[in-house]
Amino acid sequence: MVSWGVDNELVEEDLVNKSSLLLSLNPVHKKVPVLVHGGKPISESKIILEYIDETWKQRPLLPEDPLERAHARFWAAFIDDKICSSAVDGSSQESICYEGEDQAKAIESTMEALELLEQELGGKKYFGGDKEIGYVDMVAGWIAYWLQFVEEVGGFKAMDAAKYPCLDAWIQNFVQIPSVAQNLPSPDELRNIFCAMRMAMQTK
Ligand SMILES: N[C@@H](CCC(=O)N[C@@H](CS)C(=O)NCC(=O)O)C(=O)O
Repeated sequence: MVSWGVDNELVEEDLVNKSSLLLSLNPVHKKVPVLVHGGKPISESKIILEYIDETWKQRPLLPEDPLERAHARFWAAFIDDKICSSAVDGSSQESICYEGEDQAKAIESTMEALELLEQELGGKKYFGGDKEIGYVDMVAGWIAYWLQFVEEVGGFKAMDAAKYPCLDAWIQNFVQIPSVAQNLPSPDELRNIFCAMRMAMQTK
């Protein structure tokens, strides 16, 4: 497969029965994604994106200016900590895969985070400007597609198009980008993964 002008091979992982390959590539967190380049593994999404940015310079993901880079890293960390992790990370008592009071607290904090993102995005087409997607959009991509299936499986709604119109417009733009649209997992695949994660968290 060629993405962003770079040859690559996608190896899918069964997260319920993790392969010995994954365990050997990411023995610390035992999670996907892992990028293997030149036989060496690199783990953690944001670190992988930064590695890609620094290695294949033909299509920068982060801005050149140090202040703008810091700003992009700030929002990527914010999205990861406040939205992606609290939604699916079973180690967080606020996981929105839980029920009752824990779930209500997590939905509230997710919505507060979405409101802050709405303000950060403002009228821009993408987080880094109007031209093309970059680092922050890629980290936020989880909100554009995956979140709706976490909501469906968890039986709640946090992403409200009427409350967050700029984010909603960003989602519509993001999922239509051909390289994004062609690589999205199927809805059923995600439903199955989140159902399995929810069950695993509830029996912990
Ligand atoms: N902080 C990590 C989180 C990665 C992560 O949560 N991966 C999930 C799939 S989206 C996973 O491998 N889950 C398996 C598990 O938690 O055992 C990153 O950004 O790469």
